[in-house]
Amino acid sequence: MRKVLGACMALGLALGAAIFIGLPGATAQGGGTIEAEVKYNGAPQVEKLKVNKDTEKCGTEAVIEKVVVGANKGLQNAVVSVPGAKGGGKAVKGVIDQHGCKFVPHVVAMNPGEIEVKNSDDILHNIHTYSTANPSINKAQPKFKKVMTEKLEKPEYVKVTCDVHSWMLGWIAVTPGPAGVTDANGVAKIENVPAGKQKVEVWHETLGKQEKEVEVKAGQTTKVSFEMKK
Ligand SMILES: [Cu+2]
Repeated sequence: MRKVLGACMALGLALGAAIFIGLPGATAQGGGTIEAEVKYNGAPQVEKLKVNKDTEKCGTEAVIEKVVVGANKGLQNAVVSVPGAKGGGKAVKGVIDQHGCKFVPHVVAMNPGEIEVKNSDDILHNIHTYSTANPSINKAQPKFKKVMTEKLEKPEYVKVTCDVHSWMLGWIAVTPGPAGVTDANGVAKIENVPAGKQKVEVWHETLGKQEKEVEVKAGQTTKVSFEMKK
């Protein structure tokens, strides 16, 4: 009898542990998902420049993605964030690479903290940020320095350039809450947003900012759409 009881208890403990372990990921603290669709009715703006420096790595033409519009007028490279949901979702760490004399990705979203700046080109780059809330960064990144870790502690949309290659341009969105960047279809999905009324902010480097309020429901996807204007 004692043996059976023991086995039952062990089974009960194991089940309890499994349920407990299963909980956090499965319910995401009662959060929901926001799926934002960002559209732009205007023409795309992609500039091409002749390049004659470090051409073995940079090529002979630089493509500058100012306004990238895909199928169904979807606007790429827009940052969608939920600024009021601090601590919601997983902390997003910033990573940006200098590859082919371009910042990849062109726009990156991160939570305040560290950003990894990579140089995978094997030539000298320089990271130069333009910001007001954060101290600006202006550092050479020689080819042997494959990764530099920098800090951006305050929410802000930070412009980043390279003084070695004048056409290089990127953006780092430092957002207090969960965030994402729209894909080629103009869609960004943000998961684990706390349930309740939330303000959704959309920002684009040349088309500015818009915001809307949505009601996030636990375990559900709330869709919201934006149309950016010139
Ligand atoms: Cu460079």
